[in-house]
Amino acid sequence: MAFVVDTSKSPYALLTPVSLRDVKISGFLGKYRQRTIDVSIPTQFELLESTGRLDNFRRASGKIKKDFQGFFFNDTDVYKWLEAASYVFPDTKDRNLDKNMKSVINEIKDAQEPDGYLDTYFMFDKKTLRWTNLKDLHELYCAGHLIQAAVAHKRNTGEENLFNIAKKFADNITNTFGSGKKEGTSGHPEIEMALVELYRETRDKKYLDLAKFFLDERGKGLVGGDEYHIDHLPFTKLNEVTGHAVRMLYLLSGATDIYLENGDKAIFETLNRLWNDLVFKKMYITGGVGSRYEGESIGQAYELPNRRAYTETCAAIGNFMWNWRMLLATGDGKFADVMEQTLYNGLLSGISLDGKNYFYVNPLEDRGGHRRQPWYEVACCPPNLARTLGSIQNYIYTTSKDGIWIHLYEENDAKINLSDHEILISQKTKYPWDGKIKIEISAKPPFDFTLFLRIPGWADGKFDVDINGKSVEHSIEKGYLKIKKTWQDDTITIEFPMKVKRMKSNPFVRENTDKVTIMRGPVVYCAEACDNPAFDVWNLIIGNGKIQEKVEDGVVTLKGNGFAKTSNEEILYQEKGKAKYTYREVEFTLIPYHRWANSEPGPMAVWLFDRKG
Ligand code: FUB
Ligand code: ZN
Repeated sequence: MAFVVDTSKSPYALLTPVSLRDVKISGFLGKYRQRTIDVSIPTQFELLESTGRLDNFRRASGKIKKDFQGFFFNDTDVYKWLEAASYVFPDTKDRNLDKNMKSVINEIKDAQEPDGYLDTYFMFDKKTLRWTNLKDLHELYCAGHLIQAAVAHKRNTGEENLFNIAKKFADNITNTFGSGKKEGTSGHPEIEMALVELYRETRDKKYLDLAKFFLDERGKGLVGGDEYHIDHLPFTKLNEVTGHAVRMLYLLSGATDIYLENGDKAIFETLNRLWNDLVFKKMYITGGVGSRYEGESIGQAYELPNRRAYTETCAAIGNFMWNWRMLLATGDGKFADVMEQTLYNGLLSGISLDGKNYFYVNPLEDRGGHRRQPWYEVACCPPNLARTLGSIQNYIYTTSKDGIWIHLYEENDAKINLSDHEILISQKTKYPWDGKIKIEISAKPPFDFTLFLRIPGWADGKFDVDINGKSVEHSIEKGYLKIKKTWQDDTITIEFPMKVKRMKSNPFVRENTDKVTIMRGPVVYCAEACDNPAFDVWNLIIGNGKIQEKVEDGVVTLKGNGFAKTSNEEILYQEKGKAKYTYREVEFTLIPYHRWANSEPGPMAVWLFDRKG
């Protein structure tokens, strides 16, 4: 089955995803996926070629004589691209994509050593460095991305060539590392998730054991002994999320995968402890993670600067991946809430509306200089977005032994297998712009099961629901509305109030003192200069007046009246009382944060002044 994360046989998973191939999306997320197919995947392929990432494989196989190009982990961009291509190819059957995938796989195959080793950096003069610097040189990180790409390729195309290459390398790694063999773990987590997925695909326990071995090797000082490499403490002794944001979130994802298979209580308690630390003290309202440029790191509790927010796109993706795994383990809607918050804000902000440009860093405030780029020297984010958006339909539904769960709302048609019954579900909705969702369910023959509908946390428990126009008996548990009945041909209409909300920060986020930001449903808004040319958005006071919604090109923008505060710009500090501020009434426009920097450059702010003063 074409799962990204296959928990169908995981003993500690409550939920199993629905095959990618069985859900067709055509709404808000569907447009992003289509752009990934039409624009991002083809343009990224050209960049893999023009930046020498594919040449590194040709060099390794001896086809060309050139220096290695770029960073030692550049192979991962190729692997993530292949993973993205694998998710979308069965829908497109595009001949060019097929040709490109095949040629990339060919280059990878030819670069593999007879013993299975495969990393284009560690060739020729660098061969002696193999497995000598797990702390810095990302060998296991690269291997992890190869394995993930290969599993995705097999599950989505049915072909095994890339899978056999990855398995051969994984076997080389299992022969090298483990108890009684070489010790160590990866300075950059990723291999853990990959090995668990390989175990799920092969049922060969040695891969799961090795993933657990790598987790247990942390805290022994084998890779630096510091927070950056998450080696300062054993995993189950961690009390805080710290260090490099992407590394931490990938490790948490891998550790959750391990828990899903072995049910280790200490791991699960650690995951929950760290989730509370992240979500209540260290996560941006956009779902972004990573407060510091220094070490691309998470920072301390409530350290959430807006202009200097790092919030790497890969960290938002890591947050999304981790919460998905926690949701699969528990069926608790609080994890789906964070997924949704991250997806519609700090994750989608990573890509431009034309699908060609990407943010690496996603600030919540800017003077106009921060723009998306087509590629980066460290290009982890663009193909990470491609693989996430290429498989985004994966995150809408799951099944459990009791029934079908809907986690995300999006226009789609799905075919879901529940206890060998085929259930057809379609959603008609303009979500996230409109809170109304019409869900049609068809079960032939009629079938008894529970439908679990997510009640997003932001709805504050408010919604209207009916089945076939009549009110329904339901109960709510852990953020899901449960409807148990014999389903046949039924239509559910559920509506959440898309209320414009002024959001405040915890007072310890001192930078946001006297500021609010606006959320409407799951979407965070910001003020950007191009929509507000009459004043500087950094000086906007939005006050408590009415905010009107306006639909422009199907997107809800917000308009209201506030004040622009100005002072003598020449003076940095003045005694209170002597400071002369002027307040000018202005009309303001707010746009969804994920859409900013798609127009003329200029200042932008997510957190806006609440009142005069
Ligand atoms: O080191 C590999 C990738 O590059 C990380 O995941 C990103 O944070 C960037 O440092
Ligand atoms: Zn990145």
